[in-house]
Amino acid sequence: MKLHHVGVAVRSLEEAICRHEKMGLRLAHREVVASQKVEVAFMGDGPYIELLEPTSPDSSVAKFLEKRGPGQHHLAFAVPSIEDEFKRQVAAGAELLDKAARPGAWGHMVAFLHPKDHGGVLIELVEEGH
Ligand code: CMX
Repeated sequence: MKLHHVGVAVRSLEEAICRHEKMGLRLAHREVVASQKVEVAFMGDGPYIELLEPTSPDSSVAKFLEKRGPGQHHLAFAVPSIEDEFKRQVAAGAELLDKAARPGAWGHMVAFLHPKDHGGVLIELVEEGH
């Protein structure tokens, strides 16, 4: 598995994009992921920083911001096949938060693993190229 991106929850995407550009990271991709109620911006050239701003107060990321404030939200790893990785994770005793891969940003398929098995860190699996 290779690190694909670090997800960071932010209150203002505009402000966070400017801050990362000043730091020297270019904006690689920006998109509203309506199904997950977030607008995201990928910064850098990979592994990326994925900035996440909620688009609705009932979004998971809005709840995260309310509870914990801005900061690291998840780590995402690129895998060749989410279905195969599911089997490997289940065999290793990990709990899945998704029953099947679902569409994420940038045309990728994504799925999440429960943070309790990963030191409290939410893990995302990314299957690129869809
Ligand atoms: N970091 C650490 N722990 C977290 C967490 C986070 N970011 N988000 C949730 N958790 C914890 C919860 O506290 C909960 O713990 P308990 O079971 O002990 O109560 C557990 O993980 C499950 O969380 P939940 O919100 O109850 O689970 P759901 O099935 O409702 O949600 C989840 C699944 C976490 C994936 C979803 O809420 C979420 O965060 N979605 C955002 C997805 C996202 O980042 N999308 C961006 C676009 C995708 C892309 O990158 O392409």
